[in-house]
Amino acid sequence: SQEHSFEVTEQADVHSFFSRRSPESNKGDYGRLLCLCGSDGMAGAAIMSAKAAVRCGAGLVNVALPRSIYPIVASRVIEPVYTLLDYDQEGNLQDGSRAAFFQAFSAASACLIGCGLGKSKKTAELVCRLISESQIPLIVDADGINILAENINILKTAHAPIVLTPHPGEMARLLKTSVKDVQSHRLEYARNFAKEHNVILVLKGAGTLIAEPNGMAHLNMTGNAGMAKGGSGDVLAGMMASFLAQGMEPVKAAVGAVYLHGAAGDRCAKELSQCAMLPTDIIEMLPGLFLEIE
Ligand code: NPW
Ligand code: AMP
Ligand code: MG
Repeated sequence: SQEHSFEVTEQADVHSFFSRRSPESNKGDYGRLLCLCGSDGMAGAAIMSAKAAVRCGAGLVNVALPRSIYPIVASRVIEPVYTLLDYDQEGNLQDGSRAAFFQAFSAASACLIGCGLGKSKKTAELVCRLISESQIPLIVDADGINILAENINILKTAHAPIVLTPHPGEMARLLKTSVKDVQSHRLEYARNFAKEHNVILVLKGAGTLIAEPNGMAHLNMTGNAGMAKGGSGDVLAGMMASFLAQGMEPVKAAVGAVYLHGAAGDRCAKELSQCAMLPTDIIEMLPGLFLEIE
């Protein structure tokens, strides 16, 4: 029955999620992604997620980040535009930054929240407000998930599609249990969470599971242990957000990004070794995969 079954993602399915870019099209036809990512000490997460997003075809990417890390991030990823966030002594966004952020949010077709974001009290308030008020699909990763774990009831107030991408450690925080317990009930817990909270739940790790609110689940078989390195998840989140921003159905964006991220990781392992491959190398393998799709 559907209760116990899952579908293994096949390459042909994933390829069918993509349509040709019309010769007459312009960047406005490929979505506007807003990323709320990065903080002091975690500029890399903003870099890797934004770089992955532009490599996956989004028309316009806007990265909202603290002014302090803007120079390092923008020097490494030059395609996005940036919304610079200034904070006051109490950690509140200053008025000008708040207005600029919400203007960007209202123009966006999807928003990625959480890669390297940090989880201060004021950041948590902003994230909860976005989850509650959003009219556009959201992907919530990393510190966005850690914030949600402390404010789980906010999901009841959401009306836009939400994709959560926890690794087993983050899933354990969401469920207030241990990583070991999560790992021995992966399908059951992913499926129950998706149903109960009406979200798409992507439980990462070897054999990533994608659970839909309707009980359907997808098992991914691509990827390898060379991806078990800080930053791999930030790359995945940027890819998925890019597909969402381009208007792909949320389940397809999740299933497709997980498959292609793993397939790119497998090419890295073949060319560079599992030991030496980097999360940024995963991004550099994407062109070869999209050549096969186009
Ligand atoms: P253990 O140790 O096995 O008990 P955290 P984080 C577990 C940002 N980053 N299977 C495992 O637990 C992120 O975006 C920034 C089993 C592990 O120790 C976040 O905002 C980077 N267990 C922030 O850092 C690069 C697994 O979870 C623990 C598992 C914190 O995120 C790095 C770690 O989880 C990072 O992406 C698995 N497959 N996977 C940058 N360059 O800016 C994870 N665990 O404590 O949530 O820390 O994932 O590093
Ligand atoms: P994060 O922990 O958020 O950086 O995410 C790690 C990413 O790498 C996820 O997409 C995982 O599914 C993937 N990954 C980590 N370890 C493995 C593994 N042993 N096999 C396959 N994929 C992995
Ligand atoms: Mg992560």
